[in-house]
Amino acid sequence: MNEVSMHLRFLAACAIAQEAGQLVRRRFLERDEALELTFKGPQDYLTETDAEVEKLIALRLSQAFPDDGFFGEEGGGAFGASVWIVDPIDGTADFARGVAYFCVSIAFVHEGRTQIGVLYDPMAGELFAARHGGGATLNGRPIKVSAIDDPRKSIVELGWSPRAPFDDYLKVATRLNELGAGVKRRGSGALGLAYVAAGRQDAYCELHINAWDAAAAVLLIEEAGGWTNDFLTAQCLERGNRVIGCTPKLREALEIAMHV
Ligand code: LIP
Repeated sequence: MNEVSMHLRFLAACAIAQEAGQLVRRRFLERDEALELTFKGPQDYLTETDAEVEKLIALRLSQAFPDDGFFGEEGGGAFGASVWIVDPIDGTADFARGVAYFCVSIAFVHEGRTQIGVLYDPMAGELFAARHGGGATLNGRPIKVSAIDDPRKSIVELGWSPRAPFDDYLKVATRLNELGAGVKRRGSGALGLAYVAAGRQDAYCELHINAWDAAAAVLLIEEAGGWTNDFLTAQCLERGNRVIGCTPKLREALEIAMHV
């Protein structure tokens, strides 16, 4: 794929993420708090907005790039040589419960490599964007991971969902605390990884996360000078994977802590 084609996709992803994010914001602000909560599974929320936003993103991408593949968290799809991987709302639990911590995540994977990663947090008005080999930005300004080299000075977010054994999560959390890390857990793996890229925290780890949650944000960390595990393996697209994204000096300690 030539540079012009790739850059047009990057610009489109940035515009579409912001359009979709504004729809998410409107639905969040107008939501009916009395509305009954619905679930796809244990602690896995489902909202009408997830599907509505994914349909908007799929429409825009098919209009612009009709030959590209599409795979979304809600509607699925097919993985081809060129495929968009989309999470319409990462942080759905918080969105559903009225907590303003979520984002739209759009990744473009070409020949097995993430070439474009874009996240938009509509409540904070923050657009995180990266192209492979082109650096990472926040609202157009370059970002880079922190320089923290000591776990005792670090902030590490450890995500969890019932997709991973709770005992394993506890083992990793215990090890991180024993290292002296400040351990956090929020509700959006995408934003947690993006915050590593922006230097707001020093690592994001999760024993299992889906490709659509993390693919875009993993590229952000790579392009912001951080280290990540080999996340987007062939199996990851279908089954997800563990993820470690961090400032480089913490890599060894985190790989050991995450070994379960
Ligand atoms: C979420 C992830 C998070 C994980 C949650 C959930 P969603 O994605 O970003 O890392 O721990 O279980 O999968 O469901 O909000 O798109």
